[in-house]
Amino acid sequence: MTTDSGANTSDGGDNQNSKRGDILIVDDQIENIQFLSTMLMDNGYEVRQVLSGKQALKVVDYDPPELILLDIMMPEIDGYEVCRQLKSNSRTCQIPIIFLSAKQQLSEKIKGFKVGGVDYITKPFVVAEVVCRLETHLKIYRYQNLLNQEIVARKKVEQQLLIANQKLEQIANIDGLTGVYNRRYFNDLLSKEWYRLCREKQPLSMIMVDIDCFKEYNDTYGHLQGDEVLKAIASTLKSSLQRSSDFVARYGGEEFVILLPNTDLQGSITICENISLKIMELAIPHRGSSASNSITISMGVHCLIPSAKINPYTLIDKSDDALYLAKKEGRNCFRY
Ligand code: GH3
Ligand code: MG
Ligand code: MG
Ligand code: MG
Repeated sequence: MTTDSGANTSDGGDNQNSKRGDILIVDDQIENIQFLSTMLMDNGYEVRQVLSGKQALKVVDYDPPELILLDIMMPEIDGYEVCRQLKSNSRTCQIPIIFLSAKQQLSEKIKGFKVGGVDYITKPFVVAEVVCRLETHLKIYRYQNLLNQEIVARKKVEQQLLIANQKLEQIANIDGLTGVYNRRYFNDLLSKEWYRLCREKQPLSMIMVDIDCFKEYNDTYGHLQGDEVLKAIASTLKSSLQRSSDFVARYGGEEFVILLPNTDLQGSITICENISLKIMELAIPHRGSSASNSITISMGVHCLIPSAKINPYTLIDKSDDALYLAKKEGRNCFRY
């Protein structure tokens, strides 16, 4: 081993006492280790040393250094194998490994790079060159680390933005009191489903739901109690739907609308019967109702096959007409 003719590779001055890098030297020759350690420590590095590949694997896994200077010819596990193992471990694969070896042949150097070394220095070496190469690889390693941290931070921000967007979307589409979709979202979905079913020539059904004598309910039990009824009705309607494409929205004060894509009139009638039964089972007392002594609803049903010649709002008008009929004919029933 030779040192460069007295050239001072240390920073000198203000950097001398600060840590320039955490280096692990792996070499089975104690004198090599001692010489390198002294040189690197003189240059401000923090140095750890091990005398075998086996020890190296253990130390690196337990407390990864920033860079490894690795001898090749060692008993038991040689430097190539140490490098291979470190590169296949996700905890240690990023650590730059510089081979320091007496093997001079090109084929050995190529092998060193192929197993994952970032550099290959032959012995005897010049200390200044080792320090320069080491410094360069440390810089690249630290820069890569910074980039990785930035990528992780950016991904975190993106994730937070996604969640915030989802929350905003929910606020924009969901009715705050009942948790079902609001009228704005309903209008969007109606036109989407309308044009889809136009192409497929499949039926689209709608059920307009209105709570009976609800003004009277508020007057009797109070507005807050009325809100609880709205929530209970909304969740009953929701739980009465079978398909994931069926959906319920709050259309106005105490009115809900149910959209049933690919459902014919008979299917909608079955759903109305099912809803009526569930509302009856809720058995919410309503002593001021003219229709029953508990909360009831009236429903208007309409089914059509969407076409480009008619407006989607026709479906709303027709269901509303049917609802009007149900109200006129005594409430607590559905008409179509
Ligand atoms: P009908 O059987 O003909 O539908 O009679 P109704 O009393 O239900 O209908 P009306 O349109 O006269 O009254 C609707 C009531 O719904 C009046 C209004 O205060 C109440 N309402 C609307 N939105 C809410 C709400 O968010 N909470 C509560 N508690 N009540 C509401
Ligand atoms: Mg050796
Ligand atoms: Mg109403
Ligand atoms: Mg009403």
